[in-house]
Amino acid sequence: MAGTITEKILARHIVEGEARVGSEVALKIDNTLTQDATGTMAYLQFEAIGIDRVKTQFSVSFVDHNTLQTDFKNADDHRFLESVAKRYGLYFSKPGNGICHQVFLERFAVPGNTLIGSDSHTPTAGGIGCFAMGAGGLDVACAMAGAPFRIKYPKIVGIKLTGRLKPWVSAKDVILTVLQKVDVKGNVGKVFEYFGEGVATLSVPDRATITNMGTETGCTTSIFPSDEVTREFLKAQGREKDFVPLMPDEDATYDEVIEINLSEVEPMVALPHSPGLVVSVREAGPIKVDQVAIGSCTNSSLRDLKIVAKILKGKTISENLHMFISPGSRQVVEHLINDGDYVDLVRAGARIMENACGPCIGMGCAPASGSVSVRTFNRNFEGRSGTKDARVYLVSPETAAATALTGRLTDPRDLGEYPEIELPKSFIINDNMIIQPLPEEEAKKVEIKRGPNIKPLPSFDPISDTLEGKVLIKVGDNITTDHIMPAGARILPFRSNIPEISKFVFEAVDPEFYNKAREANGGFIIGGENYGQGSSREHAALAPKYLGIKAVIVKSFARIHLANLINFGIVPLTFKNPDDYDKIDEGDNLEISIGDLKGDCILKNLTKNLEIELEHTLSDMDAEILKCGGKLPWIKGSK
Ligand code: MIC
Ligand code: SF4
Repeated sequence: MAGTITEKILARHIVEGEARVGSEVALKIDNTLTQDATGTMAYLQFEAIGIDRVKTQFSVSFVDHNTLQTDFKNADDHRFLESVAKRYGLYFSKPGNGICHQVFLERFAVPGNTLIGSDSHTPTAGGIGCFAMGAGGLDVACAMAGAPFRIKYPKIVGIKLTGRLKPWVSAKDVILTVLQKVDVKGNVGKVFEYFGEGVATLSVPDRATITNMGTETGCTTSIFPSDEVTREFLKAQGREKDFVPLMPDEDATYDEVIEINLSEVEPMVALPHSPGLVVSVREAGPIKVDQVAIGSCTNSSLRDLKIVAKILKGKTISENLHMFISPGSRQVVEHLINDGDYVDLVRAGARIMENACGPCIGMGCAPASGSVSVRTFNRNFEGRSGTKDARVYLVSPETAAATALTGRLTDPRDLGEYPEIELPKSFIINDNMIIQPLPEEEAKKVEIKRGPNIKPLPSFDPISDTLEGKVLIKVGDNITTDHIMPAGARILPFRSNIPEISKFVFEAVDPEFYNKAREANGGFIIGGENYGQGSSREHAALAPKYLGIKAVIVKSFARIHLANLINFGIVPLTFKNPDDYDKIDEGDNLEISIGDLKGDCILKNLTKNLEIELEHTLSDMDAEILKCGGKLPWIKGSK
């Protein structure tokens, strides 16, 4: 049968279930990745499962989100992660080696493999033809323990690329164009598969920019074919042996097709505060800009920073503007230094940061109050930059560099001739910051090092048939995990300390949330569409669970957050009739009979004396997991 690449990879990895859109399938997972902010929790969970060594082909633990080491907490987390990697047979990429997705693409990703990572931008590896998905840390822990990963068999949307990008237009503009067409909601359960003659005109890092930010659509993953361009990239990385060709069959059919003529793509910008609010840079107009930040897993490859260096060469950034650059990896930095690009950036007035997530996750470089920041990142949710009233715009490296020069949002085509850049035929390969897995016998002797901020996992009880309590908060559409469980320099150090981090739940939405939840001894959350979009951080489920949240009732959920709620025993329910959202207010007392969760449920609003019908998409296994109080107690019970 003719197939898309998604169908081909899935067919080779399905260990249970039927390849039918919407039906649950269990996939064998070849590789996993974690980063520090979600990794500590994932490894505490892996330890709790009680397996002696990872069972995947290979697994990698990265440190890139919090590298500030402002006190012992962060440094202790890093030491814990390093010792865990040695103990359980993982690769460990040390802090300073780069952003997980960029390094994974350069040094690890294999076309045709399945990968899950405890970070929502794991689909970056789709740029090389790897079927890569973001997941909660517990699901990654289970995959490391050899368990399959369950998804709904996806609807495959073919994105047909024709033509070729014009000068000054780059991959980021393509994904912004896709986001303009499909928005940030309504894409749960879809895979975006790129095909058509335009594919060959894009390099692997270009493709990775597109699959990376595909995450913002809410889809399961995005993927490109593995072709001669992929082979060349792997060869330049000294990994030609990892090349596997992977193309869709000529008569492959897609559930839906979106066509993009690359020649017609223009410089685009996502306006505050959503990656889906996209217009052309020309339409947005010459907004005055205070800060430009370049980097993040979307746009920090050598190509991206080289083009910025060429644009800035011999010039000075606008006087009233500050510019930050965070390269994606040490390989990128080494090349920039060797080729003289680094000096061009520094001379122009850019501040070069560590090669890590940095400002993308609010670790420094927060914009001034009420100011405008233009960034090459993938998320511009309110407050994520660290400044609640900052206005963040998302653009390509070309647009960011042009803006840095003029001090206003600028269409880079106004700059004249597009500079040529040359990419290396072979990259500088230096893996001395990647610690290799230890042989089994040696690994067994490694002692895991825990600091005082690494608290044991909280344990949770089975759930009763009737849930009772108060509505603690009612929120609207598109609530992100950054709203639920904020990140940034103040909060990230508590990622391995649930009692402490739970004090920040919904902090920016309702500073009293923690106290209210404590006083009422838990309760319910009511939300609108696309609840839980954004990050994969399971803390957005685990911390509310710790505060006694019993159920979240919304119009619709984002995929990874939904899975995280199930994993931690919070019942995810949706309104049968979305208008019923209006029939519940904060402070209302509710009673929900969930029974065994095999069918719909009735919610009684005791305060308003009315009944509301709720539904869910839980499989029988999900229902069992929830009733046990979450996945860990369920695994232990079923052992
Ligand atoms: C993000 O971009 O929001 C993060 C930080 O990378 C998260 C993971 C996290 O919260 O640790 C993600 O996207 O999954
Ligand atoms: Fe890091 Fe930002 Fe990428 Fe998340 S989106 S992995 S914080 S660079």
